[in-house]
Amino acid sequence: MSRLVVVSNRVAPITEGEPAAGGLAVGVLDALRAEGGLWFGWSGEVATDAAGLPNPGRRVGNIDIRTIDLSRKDYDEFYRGFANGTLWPVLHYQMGLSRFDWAEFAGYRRVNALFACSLAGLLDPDDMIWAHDYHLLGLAEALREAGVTNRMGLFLHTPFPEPGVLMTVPAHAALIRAMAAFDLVGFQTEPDRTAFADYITRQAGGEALPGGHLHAFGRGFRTGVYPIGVHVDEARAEAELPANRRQALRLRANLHGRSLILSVDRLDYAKGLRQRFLAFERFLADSPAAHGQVIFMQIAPPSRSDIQTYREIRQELEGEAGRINGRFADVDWVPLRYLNRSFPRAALMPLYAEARVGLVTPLRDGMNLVAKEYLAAQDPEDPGVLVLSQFAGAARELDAALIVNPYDEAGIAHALEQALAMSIEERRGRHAAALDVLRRNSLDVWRDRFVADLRAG
Ligand code: GDG
Repeated sequence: MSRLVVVSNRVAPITEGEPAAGGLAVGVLDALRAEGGLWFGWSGEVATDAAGLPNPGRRVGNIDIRTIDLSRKDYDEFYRGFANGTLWPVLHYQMGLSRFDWAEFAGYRRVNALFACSLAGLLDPDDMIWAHDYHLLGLAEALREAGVTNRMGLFLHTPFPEPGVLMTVPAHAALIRAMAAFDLVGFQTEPDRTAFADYITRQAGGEALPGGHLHAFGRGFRTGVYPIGVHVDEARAEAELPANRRQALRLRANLHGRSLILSVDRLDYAKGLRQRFLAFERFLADSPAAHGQVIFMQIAPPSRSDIQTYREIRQELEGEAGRINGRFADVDWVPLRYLNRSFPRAALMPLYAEARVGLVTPLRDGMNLVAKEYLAAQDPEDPGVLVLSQFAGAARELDAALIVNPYDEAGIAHALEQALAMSIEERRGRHAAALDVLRRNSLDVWRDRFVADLRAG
């Protein structure tokens, strides 16, 4: 059988026997562990010399790991510039936060070519290449220019915007042409896939054929929908494991029977944190009976903090949290706990299980694994309620959640009231329905379907 070669911007730090953080890392590692393979990507190091040359290889179990360093210029133009300064905001419909510079786009292409050249020398003829995410939209095109003819697939973890939104990126035509060099392009939801197909047929003169096949730029390739999932039973087992529950028990003791509303997000403007804080403020203003009875805890590990927009949102949130607490806190109660730090993954699951409400309100999100982890970690006998943004990919599957518009403060405030007052029968019913969906679309199913489709050609 052909060897699986995974390419992602960053290779997750993996140690044998330890759980990996995040869905991409967990899903990819499972796939690689199942049959062995190679994981290739950026080391995370910015090198002053010898950037782009593969570092010495490492082997963990049956997985070979190869990384390259980037130069400062690569990092600035590719990572901070086009990938995270231009593409990420537009993919999340935040065009006003996107900036564009042709030099940065050239840097993006240069780094995709650098990945391709370094990887080409490590490939066997029948290796199957699985690239991940918006950093590597140009990888297949660059590999083909380097003479590589292997099968190549891309999975996009983010949303894919409608053509009119994508076209705010001046380099949109070159980007789409590059994506069409893959053999399989996978999306989180059908609307994402349809938006891509719309661009191909309406802007690129291409043709849509049955079964997700597209024809454009003189070649045929396939698209598909692969909603990423979680390991349902493992999340619950981790939530119950005494060794993981130290922080959760401290939290419980400190809640003194108050209800906990919990949010967990990378500190990113696409996650809708400011709007959520304002919605919680609205809830407090509308529900005086909840004063002293409810605590909202926002865990927000810092992310991409060397990018200006990310520094700004951090400042803004600190201001809002202080203002809201100043307005409502009492001598024995502080309504909003804002934790600008990360937790070990194992400690997160028991924290989810403590929360009466999981509040997940991104402005846009490819999927949102926190929503799924929150549900999976609940006690089925006494589960909490998920309040979920209609603009998260997860909302396509989780209609058992309370679905809200993340821009509607009053709507979110109302959903919080509803969630906190929900009967145990209704909570159990909604949770059981959601769990059925999570099991059907688990992380294993995501990975197996993508790999099988890529292999099938
Ligand atoms: C991208 C797409 C898509 C969070 N805080 C901590 C921590 N986490 C873990 C969560 C979860 C993961 O990080 C976050 O995943 P999300 O899906 O919520 O969001 P993104 O990071 O934006 O992921 C997204 C995903 O890719 C997969 O395709 O769903 O739409 O944007 O697993 O548990 N992990 C640790 N400490 C923390 O403090 N260890």
